[in-house]
Amino acid sequence: MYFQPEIETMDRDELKKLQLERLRETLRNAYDNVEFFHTSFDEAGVTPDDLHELSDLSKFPFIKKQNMRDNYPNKLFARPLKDVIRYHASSGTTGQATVVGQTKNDLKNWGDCFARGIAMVGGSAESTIQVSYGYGLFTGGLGAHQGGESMGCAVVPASSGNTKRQIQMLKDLKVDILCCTPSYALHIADTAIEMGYDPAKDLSVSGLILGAEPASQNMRDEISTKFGAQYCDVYGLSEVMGPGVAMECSEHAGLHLAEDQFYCEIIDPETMEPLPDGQWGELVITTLVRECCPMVRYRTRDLTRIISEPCACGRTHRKIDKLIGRTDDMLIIRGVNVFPSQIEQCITDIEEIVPHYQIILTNDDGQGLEKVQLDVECDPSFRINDEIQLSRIKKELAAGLKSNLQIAVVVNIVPSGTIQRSEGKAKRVIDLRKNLH
Ligand code: DLL
Repeated sequence: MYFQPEIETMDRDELKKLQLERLRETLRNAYDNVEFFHTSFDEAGVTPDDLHELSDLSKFPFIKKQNMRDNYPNKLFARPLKDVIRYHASSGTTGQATVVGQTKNDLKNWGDCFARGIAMVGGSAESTIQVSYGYGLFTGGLGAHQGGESMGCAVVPASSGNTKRQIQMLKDLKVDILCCTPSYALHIADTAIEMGYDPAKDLSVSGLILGAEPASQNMRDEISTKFGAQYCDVYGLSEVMGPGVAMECSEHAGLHLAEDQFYCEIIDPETMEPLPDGQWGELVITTLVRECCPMVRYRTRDLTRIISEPCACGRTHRKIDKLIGRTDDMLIIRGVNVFPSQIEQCITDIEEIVPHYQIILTNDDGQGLEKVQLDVECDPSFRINDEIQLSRIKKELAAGLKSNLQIAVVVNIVPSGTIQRSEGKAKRVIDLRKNLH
């Protein structure tokens, strides 16, 4: 039933022992081979020998994205370049990119992690897996690819874009597992419908491994219904590996962390103190087996909570809840904290509109008052010139947003196909506010 039962269903005490052993090795690798960690540990007055139990990790300092930028491109590498066999980088749209290097073992470990998720959606060496994440410096494409090869699947390296050809491949090669972002999965399904197919009947997709961006529960339901397939949410980030840090099993009650490869904590982002399991906060990740770029207490900025209750699937690795967003994605609108995924949840509550949307923020009314406009598409079957229905839907959505999020939103229903489709991570927010700080 499982891809790696000896690891994934390991007795928890054994697992903790393994984590402690690996954590010691990681601290040693970081301290001895990376100047940044040596200095930051020294400044905090700790050495790897101060780790006696797992909870001692809280004495060690954090590493943040800015530290990675400051050490661009390879000053955080703990291995000589001759051992590096691949680079990846984060997009760097909001600043200097961060680069990571991978050794042969790093890639093998990564492939194993992702392959566990392939097993979670019922995949095996018999499966054909189409990777429609972008290939390149982004970790989505090659990460999923590596997972498919580790499992022994036939991999279709489609990359993103050229959606009609994607559908042709899905159909002709009888692909059973599709990997891409949720927004792209929806676009693929809708395009297949426009081409006259019913994706649930005319395609053979039975598993979807979707991640790299948040998706509301309704959006997930819509995608899995359209494909008639099991949804597996996959989480990861280039700084600590890529897709596969945590993956969702068929119980749909959280994403199992690969706890043999990562030690995870949740901290209060304000006080930076660790929080008990079950409480929402920022995920902090320490790698346990990474050779080239060990990360000690990497602050992900991602908001979730740890679910430690045993899972009915039998896996013993703890889970994280579906991510609600990132601390830096959180919009503060007239003092209210709002995540785009919460707006999406309200949108998908209404039948006549679809989750193709954009949130536009402005404050140029002369008084600096913030205005939130939500452009959202109606379902292709809806008659947009039916003024009475249109105004009912607008009112309904605005009321839903007001009661759930306490913000007033100007709703603008736009014709089907108006909002630009995403082939990777969707751009949901256009922030045109001036002089915010
Ligand atoms: O997005 C890696 C990835 C590729 C994950 C494909 C899953 C599938 P980055 O570009 O470095 O790496 O972006 C990482 O994306 O910190 C989260 O904020 C967000 N993210 C990733 N997975 C999820 C998810 C890849 N399942 C950042 N749900 C992370 C919500 C996600 N957000």
